[in-house]
Amino acid sequence: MVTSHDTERTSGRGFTLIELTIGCVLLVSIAATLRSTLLTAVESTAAARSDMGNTETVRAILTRIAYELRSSSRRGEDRNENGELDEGEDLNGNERLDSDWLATDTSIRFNRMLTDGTFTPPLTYRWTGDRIVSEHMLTSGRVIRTPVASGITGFNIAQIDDSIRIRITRKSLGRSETQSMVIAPRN
Ligand SMILES: [Ca+2]
Ligand SMILES: [Ca+2]
Repeated sequence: MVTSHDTERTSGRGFTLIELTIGCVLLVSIAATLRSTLLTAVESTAAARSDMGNTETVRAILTRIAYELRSSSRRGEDRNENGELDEGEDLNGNERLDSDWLATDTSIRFNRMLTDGTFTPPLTYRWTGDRIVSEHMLTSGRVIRTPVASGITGFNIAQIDDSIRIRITRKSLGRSETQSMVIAPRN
């Protein structure tokens, strides 16, 4: 015969298997929700950082090209603009006429004027594949090719009056960043 005293003892001896199972399911469910929330927060933070990184990268590329283009010259060493190397025009002594201005839709080539008034051999920025590369001719005539940026999905050069507009689009982790800059060459 079961007394009320026995019933109290039975319920106080611990959890039943069903209660334990429900508890475990609840715990697992709460843990899964927490994990999902944390993962979403981490992914959002990573995406935000990536966006900032991409924005800064595109700005850095534009700033670099703009810095060099501001000291460029359309005429270069060709003072009399006849397209030939005449006496007194080879200011940097490399036996070539450094007058290499050429802007296309996807590249720009120019000579920079240095502080001593001489011009550098041609410097080119070109969009090729998903990269922007620089091609820098040394005084010896050797050309050094250097990747400047990867992930480039757009590099557009446009001449607007006396200025050059450069527009760059770069994709990083599925997100695109486009920036442009209008630069006035030295002359
Ligand atoms: Ca000339
Ligand atoms: Ca020269």
